Amino acid sequence: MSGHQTFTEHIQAQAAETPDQEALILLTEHEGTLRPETITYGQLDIQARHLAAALGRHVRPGDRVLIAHRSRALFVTSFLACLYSGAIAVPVAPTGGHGHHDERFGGIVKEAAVACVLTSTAEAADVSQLLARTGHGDVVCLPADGPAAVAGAGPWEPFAPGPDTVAYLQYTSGSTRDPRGVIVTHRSLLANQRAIREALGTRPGTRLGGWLPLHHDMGLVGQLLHALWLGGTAVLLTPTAFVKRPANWLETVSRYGLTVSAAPDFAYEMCVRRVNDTQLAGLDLSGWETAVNGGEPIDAATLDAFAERFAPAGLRPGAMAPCYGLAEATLIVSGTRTAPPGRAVDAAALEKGRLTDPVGPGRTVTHCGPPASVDVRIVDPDTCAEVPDGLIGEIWVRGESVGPGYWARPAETAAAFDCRISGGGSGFLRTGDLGALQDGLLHVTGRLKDMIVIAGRNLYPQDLERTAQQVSGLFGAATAFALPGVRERIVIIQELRSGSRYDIDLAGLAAAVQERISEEYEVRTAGVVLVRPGTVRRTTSGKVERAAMRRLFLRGELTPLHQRMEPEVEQLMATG
Ligand code: 1ZZ
Repeated sequence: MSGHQTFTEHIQAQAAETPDQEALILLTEHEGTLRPETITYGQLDIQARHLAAALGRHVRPGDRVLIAHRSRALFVTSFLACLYSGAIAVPVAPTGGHGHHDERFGGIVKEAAVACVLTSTAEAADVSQLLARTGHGDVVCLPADGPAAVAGAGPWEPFAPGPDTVAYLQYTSGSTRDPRGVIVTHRSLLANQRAIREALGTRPGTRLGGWLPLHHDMGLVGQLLHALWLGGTAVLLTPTAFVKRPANWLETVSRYGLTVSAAPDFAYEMCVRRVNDTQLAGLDLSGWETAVNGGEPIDAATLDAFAERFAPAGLRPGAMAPCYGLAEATLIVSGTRTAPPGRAVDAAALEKGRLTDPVGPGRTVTHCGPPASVDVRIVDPDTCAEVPDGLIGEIWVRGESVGPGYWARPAETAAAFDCRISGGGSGFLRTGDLGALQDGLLHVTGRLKDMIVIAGRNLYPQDLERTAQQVSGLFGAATAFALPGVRERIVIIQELRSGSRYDIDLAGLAAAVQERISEEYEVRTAGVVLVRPGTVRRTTSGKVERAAMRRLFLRGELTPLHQRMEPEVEQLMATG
């Protein structure tokens, strides 16, 4: 497990040592059951070599290759084929469906100057059309299961990367129009694999798996690559199989004896609500050592509710493991392998930026363990000075897990990845997240950046604003933000254009905004507020001031022409 300088060497050595060992068990829904398909290390290795040979006819080492697959087997072979041929893999969500997906796909092809897209025979026509539609008809589209890729492409020329060779680009950052690819080198990937092991106590016998999508950092680094790095088996079901029937996930943990499985908080909450007593009775969760909870704010109440609901299935007390991380640090930044007891802190002091025992009304917070082999500091975002223990500031991170920056974006890279603490060290990553260290434990308390996280998915206000504006020709500027709280709720403030009449069907327009957002992004908008022209505040440089708009909204200081609001949002406004 150690000694190799690159993931490529590591996986090739694993395949040579244990070719018959199962690398993947892929579960596919079939007539109400989950059917397993097994792939060994030896099979993965040979398929990756064939595909690397085919790829070598179209791209050179260092070229970017987009991986867009519905098939998980093809995703894994394509990812390895990129490593084997020295091409830089760019995993993205499978294509098709919503307009913003296609736009994002086109945006990434352009931003990363992609030379080739690896797809499947079944999806090749759609992908080629999509490439043509987005103005990238010259990009090669290669089916990873096509005859040339499966065998007979000629000899594979092995590529020997070094530790600082780029392994892949992780596009979880940035809006549709401004995609930012985090560069992950072999060095940062291996450092993060070791960090996961140290934080969570994983070992060669660990049985890992789950339903997380493979193009997202948590599914790729934490679920798939960590299992392969340990030389174990990744047991994978699809996100759809989970959402359709959450019991599928827990039954997989139970049936395959998974010892580690990860998901964002919403998934645990969903299991509490949607796994019924009959399903519960069939589960044995006694082997589940580490139920990783990360990727979005962690609700102490979810940890308790999940532990209580699944204790009869043998779930160990404290199995839940809160973790924090981000793509810019490859994946994990901090984690703990047992659920800490929720801690009550003073709500008023928390708002002022301090973690203290309650004197007035309390709020329960949960920490995400100590830093996982990285240097974490809490820094005042305005002065860049480090703040003392127990005070809230921006989370800054430094260490081998943090790669060199964003692909082809020197300005954004310098601003985020090369930050200096006033009177202290340099080379820190600014995470844009807020938190405090206390007794060496990281508490994530909020977010400075505008990004919205819902069900573990990162949404960018700019995208939601643009979609809202497109609903009607009467619409001008818009602003979107999340309301604070564990479950983030989206609010959209939409201006009417100057000169508009207000005696129109405003309720219909607000409903149309909610509907369009739900169609495009599969999320619910908790509030749509239609306002007069000029209401949306901007900085002198023309940037929408989302935090200021959120404050005005929560204080009830906007004068709406019409608003469509969920009761819980009205409640939040009433309390302040
Ligand atoms: P992404 C063996 N955020 O979400 C399995 N965590 O990256 C090991 N906010 O770049 C798995 N509280 O998409 C280890 N706890 O978004 C998994 O998400 C470790 O705003 C967790 O900046 C890795 C999550 C990776 C991820 C990052 C953003 C962050 C932050 C938010 C993530 C959070 C959290 C609150 C947490």
